[in-house]
Amino acid sequence: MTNVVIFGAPGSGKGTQSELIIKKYGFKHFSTGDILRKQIAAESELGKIAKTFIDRGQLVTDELIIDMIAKELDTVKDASGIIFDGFPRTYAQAEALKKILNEKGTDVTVMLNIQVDDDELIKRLLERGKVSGRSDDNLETITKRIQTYYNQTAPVIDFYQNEGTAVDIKGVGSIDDIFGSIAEAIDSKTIK
Ligand code: B4P
Repeated sequence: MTNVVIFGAPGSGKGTQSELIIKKYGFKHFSTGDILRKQIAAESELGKIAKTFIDRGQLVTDELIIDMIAKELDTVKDASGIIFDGFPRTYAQAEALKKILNEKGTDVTVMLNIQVDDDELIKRLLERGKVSGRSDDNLETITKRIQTYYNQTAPVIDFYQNEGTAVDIKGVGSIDDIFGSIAEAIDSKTIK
């Protein structure tokens, strides 16, 4: 099974590129952001807690996220691959994902580290905010989300560099060109 971690700062294009990966490879998509937004819309207990963090530009606690992902993974039957989009976002989440996958006899195949500078991230998220209706796509929250990324999420890069699975992807340019680099990275780790 191919397990792809799609990684990057908020607005780096993880969701956008995940859709193209699904189209080409048919992998199953786990987006922690999407799952949380569904929980918020459903006004579940998890959704209510998650909203307080998301609206402040903070990460939802590791415990809630790891539990949520473990449950989602238990529902997967015969998938040829999985895309983890927006997860792991902390070092502890990366360790937990490794443990869960190892217990299933598998591991992360490739981590795609999408790199985009802060000015471009802010520009994209403000633009998305005009149509997304997302409560976290405003300048104040975007700025906090980017800070949270550097403080808590960037260390995840070290984790995958040590594992030997991290591949840097230039995330600025046309969506198709970026996808070209992503497909090359996935193929280089899967086609022997
Ligand atoms: P997410 O939903 O994961 O969202 P994101 O990081 O904001 O966006 P993404 O990188 O997917 O960008 P997109 O493709 O849309 O997280 C939301 C919140 O949920 C987090 O802040 C956190 O609070 C919580 N959360 C989620 N996972 C968590 C976890 N594991 N632990 C704890 N908390 C968690 O692209 C953005 C925009 O750019 C789009 O409008 C797109 O059209 C545009 N774009 C994309 N590629 C482009 C390109 N090449 N050129 C120009 N524009 C481009």
